[in-house]
Amino acid sequence: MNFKILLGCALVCVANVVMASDLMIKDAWIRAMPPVSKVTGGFLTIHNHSSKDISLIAASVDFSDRVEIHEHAHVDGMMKMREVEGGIVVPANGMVELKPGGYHLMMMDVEKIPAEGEIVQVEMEFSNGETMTANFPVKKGAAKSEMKHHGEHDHHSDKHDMSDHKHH
Ligand SMILES: [Cu+2]
Repeated sequence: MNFKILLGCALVCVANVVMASDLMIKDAWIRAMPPVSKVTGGFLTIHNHSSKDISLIAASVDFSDRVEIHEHAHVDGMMKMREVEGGIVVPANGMVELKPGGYHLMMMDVEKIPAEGEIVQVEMEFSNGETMTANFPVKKGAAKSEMKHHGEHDHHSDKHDMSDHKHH
């Protein structure tokens, strides 16, 4: 009977909407690394629209079997990376930012590092039992003024067809 199918769908759809509204992921990206690199980092902002704290407890990708949740912390005057015990808490009605120099997802033992411009899917597990998959574009870090245009100009114009520059 069609009725049963419709009812089942309605229940599932409503449940999905309620769960998905609690968490929102923004500004996700993966750091582009040299092809020989065995590690890279993932960054994002997680918003929690519920009235309960929810923790990000695990993440997985298809290019690494070992994704750890890390933080940078000052330990005895040294900047160190360490695994975050119990995951990263996204406070109720608040948000948490994973960014360079702070919390990050660390992909270890990478066989083939994703190239700049690719979009990779990251699956994330939360303490409320929710799982979310988000698209993370691969790009260079957000560091400013990395472009060095001092000194000589490169002459890459050998292939220019001068007929493109006719004056009318
Ligand atoms: Cu790390």
